[in-house]
Amino acid sequence: MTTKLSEAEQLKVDSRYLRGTIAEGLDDTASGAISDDDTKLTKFHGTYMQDHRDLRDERRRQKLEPLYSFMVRLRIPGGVVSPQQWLGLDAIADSCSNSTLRISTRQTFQYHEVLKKDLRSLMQQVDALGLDTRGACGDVNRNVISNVNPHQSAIHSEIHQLALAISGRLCWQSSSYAEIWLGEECVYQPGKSEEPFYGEQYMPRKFKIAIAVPPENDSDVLANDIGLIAIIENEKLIGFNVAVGGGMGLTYGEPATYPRLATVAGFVPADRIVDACEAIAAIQRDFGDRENRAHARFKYTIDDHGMEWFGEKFAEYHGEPMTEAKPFELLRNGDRFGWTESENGHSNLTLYFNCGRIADTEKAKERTALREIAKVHQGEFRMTCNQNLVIANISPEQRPIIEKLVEQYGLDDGSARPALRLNSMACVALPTCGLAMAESERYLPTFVGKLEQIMSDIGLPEQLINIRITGCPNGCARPYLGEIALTGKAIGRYNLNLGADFSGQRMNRLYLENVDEATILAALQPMLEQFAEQREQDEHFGDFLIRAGILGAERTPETLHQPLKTTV
Ligand code: SRM
Ligand code: SF4
Repeated sequence: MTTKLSEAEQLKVDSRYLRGTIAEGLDDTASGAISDDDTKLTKFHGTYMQDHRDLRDERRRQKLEPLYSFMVRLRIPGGVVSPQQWLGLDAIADSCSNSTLRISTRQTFQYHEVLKKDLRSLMQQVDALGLDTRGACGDVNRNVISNVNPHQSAIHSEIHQLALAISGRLCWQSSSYAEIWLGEECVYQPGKSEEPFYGEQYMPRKFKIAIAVPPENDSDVLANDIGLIAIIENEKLIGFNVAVGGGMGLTYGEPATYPRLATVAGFVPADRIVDACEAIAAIQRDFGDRENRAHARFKYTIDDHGMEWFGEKFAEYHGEPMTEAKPFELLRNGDRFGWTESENGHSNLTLYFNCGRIADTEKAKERTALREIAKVHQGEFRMTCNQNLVIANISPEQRPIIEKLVEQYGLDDGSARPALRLNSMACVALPTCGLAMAESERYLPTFVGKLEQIMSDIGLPEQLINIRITGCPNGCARPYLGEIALTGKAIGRYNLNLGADFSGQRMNRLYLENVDEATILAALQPMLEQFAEQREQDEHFGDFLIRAGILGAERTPETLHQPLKTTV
């Protein structure tokens, strides 16, 4: 008996390895849009069709089609680019996009507002830089992220090579990419497989891998389908504890959907970790739910079958079981700002950017500054998983030159980035994200500014608090790992989530549901005052909320959708 495939699965099968009619749609100049099916397929190629939501009503009034444009996301495993690549990527922001570079929460760049007519040119320029957008979105393995770890240069370089190797192993292969974007001849032959790993159905859903190097957890390693925690002994990388089944997304009011932290399954030596990732991805490829996309992430496969089942399947797919996990300690999931020294005598400068949006504005010429730095820099640039940037591997001779440029353009200006802002993150949301229910990136400076005032009034202006905002419950800024987190409900209204730890190992709890800014601040003010009076040395706000009994235990499937309070 043959079972009927779901619409999403059938689309993949019928797409002839992701070709669909994308090329024809791009050639059609009558509309700025492409078809719905091609929109789904272009995701695998790293691009989404969007429309400018601020302009929707006006365009409707004028009887015009929505202002369609495309978001393009790059695949940059480990987030490392050379100065030459930086200059090329910067130029694309003007020639094809909205003149901004946006660092994402997965350590790569996004371009926004790219018109259909410019898409091929953009992809070709990216290709000329030795980069691509393959699998940056879609039902495949996404950008492999890793700790930026600038101070341990040798370990970082090894970890970066592994991020590249894992990404390369799980990158989709079809020639459709070269044909559609780079003008190569069509080589499709019915019946001939172009995807040795994925086959014609690819993954049931997106799949994500992250690497952390303890004590840093800047990659929020447990929020991923596979989280690799590096184990270093005698300054050598010996392997990884492997955690499985992490993910952040949920749908409001649907108790069957939930964020989940990955569970540590065991240890795999470094020389077998790429194979292990492939084996785990293959388990999800073969057992993930292909009927219900809301239940198709690996976290549900793991919960449906259990960890014991996973261990057995892993041994079968990998050829040997994992050994017992090794002890590790994760201390923080934010970035470490300012200058750090590497073991090789070179320096690194980690800079804060508001939600990763790098732009030239009246207040700051960030893009110009980084362009000038890229012209003289001989090391590399590393995007962090918290939307910030490291100018890495600066030689002692180069350091004064870079320092001068940083100062000239005010890039490291402390007053522009008070303490609270440093550990804040917001997803893109409006105006480009089609799923946004509320503002996020555009709202973060206002919200954090108000909290900064409270922190200053209570005498804690230097306190770091992990703050996350998203425009909907999908979790793109990993909000369930925020000590304070807002998830959008409607314009101007958010769920307030509180009490994650400072290291990405405990999720927060839903405290208030569907409330406005005034209510949120009214709820936070007394808690922050109490924190100022009663906190223990080095205690973080999230931990304090739990110790002081202000919050109950961590969110569980039972408590997940119920707010702790209904009024302030
Ligand atoms: Fe995300 C969908 C932006 C990281 C969970 N995400 C989207 C889309 C593409 C909206 C859409 O489907 O139409 C957003 C595009 C907005 C725009 O205009 O640019 C979007 N996600 C982002 C980025 C750019 C947020 C940011 O501000 O940096 C991040 C890009 C990462 C990258 O470079 O690959 C981004 N998204 C994440 C993360 C965080 C992470 O991976 O560490 C998550 C939570 C982790 C996870 O996957 O579980 C995340 N995004 C989602 C989901 C919910 C998935 C789920 O399992 O329920 C969606 C919606 C979906 O897939 O249906 C989504
Ligand atoms: Fe869009 Fe929601 Fe992701 Fe924010 S969290 S970018 S609003 S999908």
